[in-house]
Amino acid sequence: MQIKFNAIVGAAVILMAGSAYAQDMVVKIGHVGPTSGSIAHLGKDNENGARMAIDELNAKGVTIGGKKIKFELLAEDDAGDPKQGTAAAQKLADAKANGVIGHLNSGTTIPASKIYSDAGIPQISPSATNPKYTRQGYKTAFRVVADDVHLGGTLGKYAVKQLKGKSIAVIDDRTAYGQGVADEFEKGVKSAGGKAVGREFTNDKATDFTAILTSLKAKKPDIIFFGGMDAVAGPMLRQMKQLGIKAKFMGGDGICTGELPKLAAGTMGDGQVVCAEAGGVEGEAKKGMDDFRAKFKTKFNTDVQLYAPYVYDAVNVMVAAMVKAGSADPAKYLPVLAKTDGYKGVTGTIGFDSKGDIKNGALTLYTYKGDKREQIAVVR
Ligand code: ABU
Repeated sequence: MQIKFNAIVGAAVILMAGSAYAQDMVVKIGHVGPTSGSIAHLGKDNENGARMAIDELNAKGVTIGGKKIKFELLAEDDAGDPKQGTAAAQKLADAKANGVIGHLNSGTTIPASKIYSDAGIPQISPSATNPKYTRQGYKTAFRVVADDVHLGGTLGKYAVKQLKGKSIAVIDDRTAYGQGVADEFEKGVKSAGGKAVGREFTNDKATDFTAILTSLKAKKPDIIFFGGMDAVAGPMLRQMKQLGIKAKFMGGDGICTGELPKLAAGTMGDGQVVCAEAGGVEGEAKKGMDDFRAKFKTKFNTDVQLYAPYVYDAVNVMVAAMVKAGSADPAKYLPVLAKTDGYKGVTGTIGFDSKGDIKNGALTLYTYKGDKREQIAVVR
């Protein structure tokens, strides 16, 4: 008799739990990055940042407008390719994603932003730094990192003033990011009274740089700046060493990754590479970032490459706006998201200006010693 009673109670508990679960409202957060191709390590880093935020939100339990929410991550791969980027964006729009975090590359983020704008879906890029992204007039476009005007310009001035570069050469990969950041770097060099002695270009899939490096070698550069990603910068550093080019090597956030020393196969001299992440924290805020990195390592058994913490913050900023608006309906929470100000994330304080750019964005300058990235300074 007792056994029968227990079975009935057990079944009732299961049914009740099932019905509570069925009443949870599902909120779909899209994430897009290149999880295949030469910078898949960066795409996965970003995607893991989103996964970590979503898992924590689901574990904590979030209520929006009186409804318990189950967040679902819709993870898409754009391979860093503009066409695949717009296809992924259309897929997320068709799936009625409540919001999108991404894409990683400027070359995919910019064309995708039109699709999200047309569909009224808020988009926060955690890493696309080309200024055009937030200058198209789309009310749905936000970014939580500094842009290439800030990034390239600061590095250009740093090359002249701090590194005392007298003969600076520039290479870019002809992508929206690489060409843009290299142009801003050159402007920064000129504004600081320096001179670019040569400009060459390659592409984001190239592996042989002998011709352009040989041509630049003749100009005896003391600094070579590369606008592009680490997957190209690594082999370029190897070939610089083979050609006996001892110049310092600078780059933006695209090369400023944990993977660069491995990609350069041990050919980087200590202090030879100077790069900048388009964000950063200083003082007391450092603890939040350090704790995030430790939690990330425990969860995924790998170190943060570059922008995972920014993705994590982007998800949380978006969800905070939904909670405040009492709705995950994009039309309702978008105006609240746009007014985000003073949000304390692991990457620092986040607020958006009228274009959707982060207010008072920071940059962190790094160099490498051995295979470790070492911070030089946080600048604003
Ligand atoms: N910001 C560097 C990597 C992403 C991009 O802007 O293309």
